[in-house]
Amino acid sequence: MKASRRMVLVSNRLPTTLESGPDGPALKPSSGGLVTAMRPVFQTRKGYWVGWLGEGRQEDVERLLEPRAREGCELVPVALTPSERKGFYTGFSNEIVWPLFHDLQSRCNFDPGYWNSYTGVNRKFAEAAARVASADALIWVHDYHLMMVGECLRGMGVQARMGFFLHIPFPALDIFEKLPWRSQILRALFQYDVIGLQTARDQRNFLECVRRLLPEMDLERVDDEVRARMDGRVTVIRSFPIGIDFDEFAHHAKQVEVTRRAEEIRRELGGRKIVLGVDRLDYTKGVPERLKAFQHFLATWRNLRRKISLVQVVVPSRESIPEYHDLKMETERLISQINGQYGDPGWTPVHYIHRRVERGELVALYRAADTALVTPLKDGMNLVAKEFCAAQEGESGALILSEFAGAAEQLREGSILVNPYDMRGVAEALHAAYRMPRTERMERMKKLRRTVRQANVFRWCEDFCLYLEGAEAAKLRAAS
Ligand code: ADQ
Repeated sequence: MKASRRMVLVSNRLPTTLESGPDGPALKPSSGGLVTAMRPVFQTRKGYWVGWLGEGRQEDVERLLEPRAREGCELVPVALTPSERKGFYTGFSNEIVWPLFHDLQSRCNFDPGYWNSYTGVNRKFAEAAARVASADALIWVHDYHLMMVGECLRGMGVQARMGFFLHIPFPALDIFEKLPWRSQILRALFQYDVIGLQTARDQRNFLECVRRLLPEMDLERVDDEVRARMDGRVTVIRSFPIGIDFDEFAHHAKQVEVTRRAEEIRRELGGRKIVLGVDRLDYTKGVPERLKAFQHFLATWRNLRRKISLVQVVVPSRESIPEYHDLKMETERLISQINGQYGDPGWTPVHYIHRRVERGELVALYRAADTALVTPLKDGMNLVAKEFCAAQEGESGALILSEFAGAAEQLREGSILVNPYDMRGVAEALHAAYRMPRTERMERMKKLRRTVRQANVFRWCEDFCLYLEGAEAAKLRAAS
């Protein structure tokens, strides 16, 4: 890629969030999969990152961002009023699109007032991007919060190449059809030159919706990409499964302090087998369902009680939404029920950590764990599954993975796939992982690590950028 073409990345959140601390406002790392994935990418290229920084005064924002502007990637904050945040973020994005695209339509609140706020805020993001984008810039818009940004940019006369990547699943036609603004959104997406989805499943669903809702679109499949033509514009639709910075995780996992901390965790848990869950506290991640499966496991295999503990780490998320508060209550109720029912003075069945943990501690937990239990009800990809594999320095951990996580498409071979709604099935998978001979676990983990290493986040970014740069770059790649 030509170094001169600056990237303008647009996402709901910037990689840092303004928070008030004991010494006044400070920048803290933002949480979530998108930021985790994009942070290493932006350390290697120049450009602008447009997004929301959190609530704060303009002078604090400018003072705190100024030193970063000198580091190559300039952060461009978009200021939002509380009512915009409510309608656009809490409302349209997280009470409509998020549950619907995860097949949980009964959780949707199709409040008609949210739409104006969504389009208005998308326009604000587009204006901020247009201010910094040169004519040959590459504009890369991320995720479901900002589906209309491309259309707004074209409306402002921006001709630069533009791509959109959806980090969450794209639902099947019979679910997408329920969205009252389905045609506006689908049509707007075709203002981008590239539409990137996580998996082949999402690409299939997306195309089915296009065939049904935009029948005038001319679709042509060329290998794994589909070219869509309408009104003289060609848009490429392709899956780009997101990865992680494998080397960074693997390297971190080998550090003496991490090794020591992993041993300490094992000791603290009495040398028992450790099953690990790590999630943003979100109803799509299937935490209560997982706890019930663990409860079922303890009820079924009485002889394994005291020999195993579940460590469930959750990072607080979207706490302003009542449903997320209810989920926290439900999770804590189930944990205390299990611990009350089965625990004794020398054994706690479920250890619960409800906070963001530092990278070193997270990697130590991944290393200490014998089994990762990654059971989302539906997930675009799921980076935790990949991070666990990358941190398996001894290559002997087992991965139990939901078949509804995007990651299951790549990690089928090597993991134990489960239906997260099937409590008995998940309990049986836990039992199978417990009993699995070390040689088999190592063989499986070797395969998993190979896949995660190859399909890493830099490869993902490079692939997407080749398409974003245009047909020529994509052709060059195909020929190489
Ligand atoms: P998320 O829904 O946020 O991402 P995920 O892919 O699992 O989900 O990423 C979560 C990230 O947060 C991981 O990097 C994990 O390490 C980190 N994390 C979780 N709990 C933590 C804790 N307690 N402390 C510190 N860190 C924690 C969205 C989509 C996913 C998609 C990603 C990237 O929903 O499907 O994989 O974007 O595209």
